[in-house]
Amino acid sequence: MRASFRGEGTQRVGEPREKGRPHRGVEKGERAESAAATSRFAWMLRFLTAGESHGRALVVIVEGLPAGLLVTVEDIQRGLARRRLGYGRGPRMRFEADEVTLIGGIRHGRTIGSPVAIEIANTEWPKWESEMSPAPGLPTKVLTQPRPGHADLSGMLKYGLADARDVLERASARETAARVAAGTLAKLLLGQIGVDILSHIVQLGAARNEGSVLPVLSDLPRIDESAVRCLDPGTEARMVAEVKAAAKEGDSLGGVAEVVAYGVPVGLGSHVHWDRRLDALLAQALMSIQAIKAVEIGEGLALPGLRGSEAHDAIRMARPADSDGELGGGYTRDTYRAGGIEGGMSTGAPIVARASMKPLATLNRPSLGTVDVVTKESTVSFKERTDVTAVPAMGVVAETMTALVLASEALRKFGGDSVAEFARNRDGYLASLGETPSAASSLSEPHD
Ligand code: EPS
Repeated sequence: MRASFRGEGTQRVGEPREKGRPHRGVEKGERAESAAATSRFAWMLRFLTAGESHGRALVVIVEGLPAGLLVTVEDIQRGLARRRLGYGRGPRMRFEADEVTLIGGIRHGRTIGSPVAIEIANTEWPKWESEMSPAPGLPTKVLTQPRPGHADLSGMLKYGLADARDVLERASARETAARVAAGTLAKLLLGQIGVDILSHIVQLGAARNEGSVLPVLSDLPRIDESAVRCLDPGTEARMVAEVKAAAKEGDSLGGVAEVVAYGVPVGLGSHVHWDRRLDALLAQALMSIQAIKAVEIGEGLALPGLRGSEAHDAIRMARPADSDGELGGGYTRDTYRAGGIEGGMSTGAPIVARASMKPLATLNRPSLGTVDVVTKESTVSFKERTDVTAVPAMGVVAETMTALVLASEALRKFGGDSVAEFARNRDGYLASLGETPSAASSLSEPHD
């Protein structure tokens, strides 16, 4: 029989049915739907946020968490408090309380397998209630001078909106509070299989930490105590000076956060499809953070300038004295140029990614040229309260997005409807690779 591609599996009206073949009329819509279902990559841990920066609250729904994960309001509040840190934040961070309410999915302090819903109330809602009311009505002030570099103009044109506030309220990085709440759950889950994630700031404005030593988990309290979440005191002082100078001029600053994930076992992600590659998933997740313009995995920016003979991490057998933060099936590396990912899969080495944030588009002293969308006259943008920099907070958000990707991929690899099943499957996988039981148990937090 001749091979047929176009229209294969369908049957023309009036054509005789092939003998022995079950009759199955395939409707156009059904075909399209099944094609989409097979080609669409699905996150195993899904989350969706809603809410505007000055609305009543932010909400997040997290779907796919196994039952039995211990979670308290305080866990989420601690995550949110870390995101409010950082020298250079605006006045809002001093009074914003991030009041958390657990709406669903958690009972008596543990997940029950159903979607987890979290609400984070906005402290200033009473002040904004009339401007942001969902009831029919009109705003008192319409913003018509879009900020260059922000979502304002493209969003107004795309959605047919006359007021930039309709765009900026959702484009605002306030939304990252909801992500951090979701990421706290992902981190707690990863903790059950010995994965720990930290971040630190390696550049703020022109001040750059040239050191190449990766911080370890025990450095995290010191990083969080630093005004700019930077481990090196000399660089920290230069970063603070940069923020002071920019603040004085009503200007803003960008920078770079580095995220490190320890204890990730070999084999998360896959080489078999473009949308299953772990580095691609991380790049998308980090790039989705407001104002991020570049993502680097490992030494991705330096590698093009090296020869192949110098650019890769040589493989050797692990020795008992090697770090137990690596889970590479008995193999290890002495360098980390690949950032712990080869062929779209984790290698068992620490995962290292960097996110570069542009200077915030909102300036305390607006000076960039724009056009008033009503008068079409040249002007400068409207004035909106803002931060000098949000880079230190962005590091915490980058940890969050990394945690959500790794938790989703760990759930894909190990599955499990309960945390105990998830952790057991991970331990079984490591045992099958010949990982020493001590590495598995010393990294695992106690779990039910
Ligand atoms: C933001 C502007 C500032 C930031 C805000 C993000 O808010 P406001 O305009 O209310 O002063 O503080 O960040 C947060 C509220 C937050 O929680 O991170 C912006 O325009 O993106």
